[in-house]
Amino acid sequence: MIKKYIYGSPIETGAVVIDMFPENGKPDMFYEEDYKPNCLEFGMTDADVIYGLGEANRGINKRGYIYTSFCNDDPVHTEEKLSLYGAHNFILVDGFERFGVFVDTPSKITFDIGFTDSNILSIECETGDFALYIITGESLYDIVRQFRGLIGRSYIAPKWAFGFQQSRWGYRTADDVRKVVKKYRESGIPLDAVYLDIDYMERYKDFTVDKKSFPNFKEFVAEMREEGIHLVPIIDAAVKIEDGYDVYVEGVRDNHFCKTADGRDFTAGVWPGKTHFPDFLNSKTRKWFGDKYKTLVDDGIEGFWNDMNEPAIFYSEKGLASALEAANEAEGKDLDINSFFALKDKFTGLSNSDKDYASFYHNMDGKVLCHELVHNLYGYNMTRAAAEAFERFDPDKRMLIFSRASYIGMHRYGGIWTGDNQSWWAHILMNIKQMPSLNMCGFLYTGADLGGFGGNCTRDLLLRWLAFGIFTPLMRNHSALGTRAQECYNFGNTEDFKNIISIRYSLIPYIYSEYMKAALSDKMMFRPLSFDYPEDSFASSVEDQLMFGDGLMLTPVYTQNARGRYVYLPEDMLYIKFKSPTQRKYALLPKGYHFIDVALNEVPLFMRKNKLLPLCKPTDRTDNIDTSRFEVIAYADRPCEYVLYDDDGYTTDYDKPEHFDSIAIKEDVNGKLVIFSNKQIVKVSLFN
Ligand code: MIG
Repeated sequence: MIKKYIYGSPIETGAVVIDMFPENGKPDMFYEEDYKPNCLEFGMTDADVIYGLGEANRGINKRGYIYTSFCNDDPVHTEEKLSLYGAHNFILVDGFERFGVFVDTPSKITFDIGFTDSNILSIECETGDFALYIITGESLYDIVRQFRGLIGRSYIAPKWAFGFQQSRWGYRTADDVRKVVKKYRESGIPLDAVYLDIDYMERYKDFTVDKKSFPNFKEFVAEMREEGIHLVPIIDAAVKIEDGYDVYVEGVRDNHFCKTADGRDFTAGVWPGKTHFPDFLNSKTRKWFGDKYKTLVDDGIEGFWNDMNEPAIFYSEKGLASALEAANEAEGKDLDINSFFALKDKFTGLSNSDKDYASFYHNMDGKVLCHELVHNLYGYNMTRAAAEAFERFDPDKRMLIFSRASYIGMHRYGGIWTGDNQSWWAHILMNIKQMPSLNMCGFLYTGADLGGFGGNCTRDLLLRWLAFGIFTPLMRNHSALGTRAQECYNFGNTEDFKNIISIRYSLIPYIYSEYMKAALSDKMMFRPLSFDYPEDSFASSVEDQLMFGDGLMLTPVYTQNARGRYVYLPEDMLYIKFKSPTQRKYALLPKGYHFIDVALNEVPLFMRKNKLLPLCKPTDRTDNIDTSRFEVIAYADRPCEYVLYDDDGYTTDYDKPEHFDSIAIKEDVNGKLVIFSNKQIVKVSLFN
């Protein structure tokens, strides 16, 4: 059951798609005497576990720390950080009472989950203007599914976007890209896409392609498609100020940019130098900006990533002027420690400053609003602009689109990647923990920069990370300019990489099926163990294993030099160790703790009873996947079924019944368990 409450006059975010009549008064959940609308408070018993918050930092159980929803471009995701790129204000309380809470507001809000006082959960919303949804249900999963119904169907990516993708900030020319593709193809490591980072543009201008580095772009896009490769260019939020640049000229002429208090176009420095910020909260601006993607779409581009849309601001004109003034004043002076650091802070504090966010304005279809009040809607609406444009260009065709910044609601328009992580072992674990929380908030097409964005990756780190990444819908290796080359062919013997990534390709029909079913019926592909085993008192403290899809469990290795890891089995399970896509080791393991040894080129997977896993023949690109023939692994002692979803991967007719197929274990006339399917089943490994 969902109850809605309204406080003050909340700004419409578009997160919720179901019209609900608000209840009056306060929800009985929040019974504190000093209850006030800008701070919701309630007590937690020692046993309470708190889930949610999507992309937020730290554990699957959010308890014990404080989290601020304020989309933030921070490339160093250490434990003390309060906000990352997304603002996902949904939490799930499991304990004495069980309920979900969604606080719908585009402004800054803080979840203090037992940080200040270990038994108090408080949600602070400075403005006091918000819509509150309290969701109760029979299980955690039931509450999530009701919530997902409230916020609407998740974005669906084209099938090729489930292939392996290679990215790096620093591919400067068409030849750089050709080289990457050639090396992948030569080494037999499957690949479906190569990303174009800011380097492809002309002076970092959105919707331009540098003609010197990419002569005849359209032909190049086609040439890559011939190789089975999609090129995915980046689009940044801010628009370069440059005479004669059409996006800048039209934006100024037609008032598409955010304004200062005195009505001038707000100016700040980002990649290209001085820029203006499109007012994505305005529907006319969304249409205008969205239409700009057409030039690249006409060149054959079928996917984009939207970056810097928190929005990231390196410096504002005002901020820089005041820092320079302080520097001038300091010149020739004998600076003591305090004045030196004050001066230094003037410069280090220039980027993404609250002061700047409070200094420009949106015109939200007639309503003028200061940016700080609607900050969390910016990246969301940039991505919405793109998605709505793609629908106008061709309503029957899916495009790949994902964003860095997001808010709940954006999950209907695109996916997200989890931003600038580092080549740290800790960030594999962070990737693992973010996946179920993101799924709770509707973000299904998502993944981390595999291998880590910042820092220097090592062979073992990349292999272990890929062995988890083969399960995430967005499977992309991406790294920053200046770091060690991170493409899979740069770490000596490529066979291990080929092996791990080929396992992904044999799993794509399954992963794609699970993705589609999750999107079409508001399910989570990745779940904490406690969702599937609510009666198991150990399950909620397991944060390094995940339930995946229909009856699988992931137990990734995420520590340096480990030969394997301990796993917790909440029940008897089938252990499948992939040595290669076609070679596996099986073991039936009883409920409890086990040590499993996992080599760098292997992938561990567990299967619940009465479940099936179809596998296809691995290929080097999604174009070549054959979904008419399968090998099946089954762990069954009674009839059971797997629902396989398949379609052309492009069209938007998702719901057609002919996309659903069945692979079943049934009893034959003699009572023997046999496989049934209208697919060709080339091999069955049945365990019971
Ligand atoms: O300020 O475009 O998160 O993926 O490679 C850095 C360059 C801007 C940040 C993105 C990252 C991308 C990088 N961008």
